[in-house]
Amino acid sequence: VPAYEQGQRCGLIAIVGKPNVGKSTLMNALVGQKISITSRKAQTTRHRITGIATREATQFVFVDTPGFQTQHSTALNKSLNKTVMGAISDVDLILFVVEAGNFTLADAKVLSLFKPGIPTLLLANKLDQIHRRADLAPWLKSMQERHPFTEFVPMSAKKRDDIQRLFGICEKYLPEQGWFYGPDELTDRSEKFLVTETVREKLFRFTGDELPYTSTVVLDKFSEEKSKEHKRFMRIAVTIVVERDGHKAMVIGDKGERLKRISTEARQELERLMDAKVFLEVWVKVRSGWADDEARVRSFGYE
Ligand code: GDP
Ligand code: K
Ligand code: MG
Repeated sequence: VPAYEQGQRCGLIAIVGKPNVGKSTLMNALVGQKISITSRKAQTTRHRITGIATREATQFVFVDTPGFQTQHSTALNKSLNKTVMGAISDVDLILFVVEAGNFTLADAKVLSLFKPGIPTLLLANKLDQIHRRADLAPWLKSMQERHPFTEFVPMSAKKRDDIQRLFGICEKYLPEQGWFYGPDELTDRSEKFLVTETVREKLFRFTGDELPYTSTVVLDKFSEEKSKEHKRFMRIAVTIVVERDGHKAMVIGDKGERLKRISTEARQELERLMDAKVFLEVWVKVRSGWADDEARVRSFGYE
């Protein structure tokens, strides 16, 4: 921790909510770079991911979390929920993200986890999908009766102005203290983590709903070589782990087309994010029942 400097502010802000409300999209917009993968599917985010934004004297340390799972109690889901609970226990501010105008049982379940004492903003996201703003007023009122939210922030994670406004709102909840990270740091996650997450994002995006959420990506090889042009050259190999032979066929696709698309798009994105030339091999392996095997879940990198 750097020495305290006069006027510095710094604090932790947890981004919490049910799956698919836009938590990771929001964090990436706040950090100004893709730190956390996103897709239309639940369980895209499986880890606590820190995203850092330093603006003038204030350092905002955002913590993106998995969507809280209420459906099945597998070993993987228990681990995801533990991650959420850990992330909300010791923060300065909670952004409780919901879809504007929408509040379901799954949202209520997340809300019930919050302990009193931590300021909590109701962040009503995807406002761009609401066509008549007037419809929102009664909904906001009902939300007010539900929980003592400190503030309401109807917005869209996809609108730049809303993101700027959100910084101003969050700032006043952060204590005066020295920064936790350097001014240019964007995340606490490593490049190795970025690799498996990027492949998993493409996997989630390019397979239909038929591919169950119980697939993951593990890193087999990550090495850097010096190339003649002085650009970094990375040799990377990963394995996509699925639960059944049928899922493996689904990932590989007709004549290997889908696997090729997944690896090409992942490689291109990694080259951009790591500013390097990347050689990427992607394998597919079946490990039946891994998501309900605590030891396996841990060995694949979940807490
Ligand atoms: P998470 O599961 O809560 O982390 O949600 P993601 O960030 O992965 O987003 C889920 C889906 O919602 C993605 O398809 C996003 O593009 C979409 N999304 C996120 N924020 C907004 C928003 O403000 N407006 C609209 N229309 N879509 C959004
Ligand atoms: K998602
Ligand atoms: Mg997410």
